[in-house]
Amino acid sequence: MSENRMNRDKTVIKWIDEISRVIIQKKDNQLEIEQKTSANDLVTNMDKWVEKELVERIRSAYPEDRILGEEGFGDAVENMSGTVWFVDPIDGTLNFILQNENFALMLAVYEDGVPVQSYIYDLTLNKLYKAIKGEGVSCNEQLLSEPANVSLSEGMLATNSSIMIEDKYDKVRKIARKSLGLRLVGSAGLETVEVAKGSIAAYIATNLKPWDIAPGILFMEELGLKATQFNNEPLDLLKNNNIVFATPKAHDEIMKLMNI
Ligand code: 2AM
Ligand code: CA
Ligand code: CA
Ligand code: CA
Repeated sequence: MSENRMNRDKTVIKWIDEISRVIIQKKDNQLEIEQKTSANDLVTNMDKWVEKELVERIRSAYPEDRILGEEGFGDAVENMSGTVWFVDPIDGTLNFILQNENFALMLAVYEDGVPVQSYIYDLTLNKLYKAIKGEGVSCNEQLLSEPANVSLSEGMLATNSSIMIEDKYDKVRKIARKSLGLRLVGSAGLETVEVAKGSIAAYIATNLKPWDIAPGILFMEELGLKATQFNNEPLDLLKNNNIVFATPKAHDEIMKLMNI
């Protein structure tokens, strides 16, 4: 790793450690909940505080860089030139509010459109998943091995709930029937981690935002896994995407079922 990236890695890990302690400490008695676009699209004061804190720290340490964050404290990023950070302060906000588990803090760093460092931190299990370009994926600094290239019929499928609720994704139900079982965690980041660990063969989700998918792309790349849109095009970090993260075999089968 270049010295630049190594220092940035140490810095990010320190930030994640300090900020996540505050989230856990303050969560129980200081949570304020607001609706965004609908009753199940929520944001808390903690989501906002975490993003604000990260944005301030990035701006002060790396003033040239630009930041795209879910809660709007970052910049209006319209292209991927230079260094761009993606921040999802709490991924799985509904789980955070209702379950007290299954949520993550996520960060990803891109250099001229190339993913170089990604972090998905599972706060309640205290597991930091990290991908570094050219150096693989680790969990609490222990390297993960490439998952077996299983087909859909040998593994499980994860999806987001809109696919199951909305009528227009018949094809996804067909794909689900081929798999050994279906799982819905409710955190795109933690579902990405499941694919990276090989515990599910594929994650299919609609209408994910840039910060939901930005860390996952490097996780997939470093582990010989696939990350594309439903139509097999590369993911576009400047818009919403319908995404497939999967083993090469499961991805191939999904593309065939999706695009007939
Ligand atoms: P969030 O919790 O950071 O908003 C839930 O299936 C997953 O989809 C979560 O990772 C959630 O991220 C993401 N998601 C993206 N857009 C969403 C929306 N409008 N409402 C709820 N979840 C959304
Ligand atoms: Ca949200
Ligand atoms: Ca998210
Ligand atoms: Ca979020």
